[in-house]
Amino acid sequence: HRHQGAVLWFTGLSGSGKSTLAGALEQALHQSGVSTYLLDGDNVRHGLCRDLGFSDEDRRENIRRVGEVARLMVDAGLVVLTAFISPHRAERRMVRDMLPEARFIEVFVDTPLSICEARDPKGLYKKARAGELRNFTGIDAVYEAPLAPEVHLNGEQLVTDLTLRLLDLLRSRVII
Ligand code: GGZ
Repeated sequence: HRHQGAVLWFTGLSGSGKSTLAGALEQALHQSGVSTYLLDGDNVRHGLCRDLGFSDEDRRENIRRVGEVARLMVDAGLVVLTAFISPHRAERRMVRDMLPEARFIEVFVDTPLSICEARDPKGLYKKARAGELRNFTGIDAVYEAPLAPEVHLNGEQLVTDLTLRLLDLLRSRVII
């Protein structure tokens, strides 16, 4: 299957559904024979970025490294899916500027904080509210919502519907 390298850069709060959606999209792409790679906290913060925490500087360095790796993978022709909170506009801009314009697609998974907090799959919001976890995005650390993302998704919609919408977008941009 012929396809062009590109990055789908998912951004949103913890619990917004970034990883779930990126995972569902990756499965759908595989079924069409598209070569992909999913970068997220699970495979990056335990290895490449294991020395980094959640201060502003460390988040920036986390995003910078992920951006560089994504750039190499795009060079290799992969469709790269990244699922990081990436809370600051400046660092998302930095990554965007690393790639050719048509190869960077910012996907805002827009789920209200109240919903993310109610989901709280790892109990981290509860800890943050209790003051046991500092610098938690949305509680005592900032999330700067994208102003002009290529895609703005309502994170409360069904993953299957959101996945179809992203597949349509990739087709219309002739990436797949
Ligand atoms: C935000 C934190 C924090 C703090 C640990 N703030 O729901 P999760 O658990 O699986 O996703 C969150 C993940 C965020 O890592 P990222 O690499 O995506 O962040 S960033 O882009 O800002 O560098 C959460 C967990 O790590 N986590 N402490 N203080 N999320």
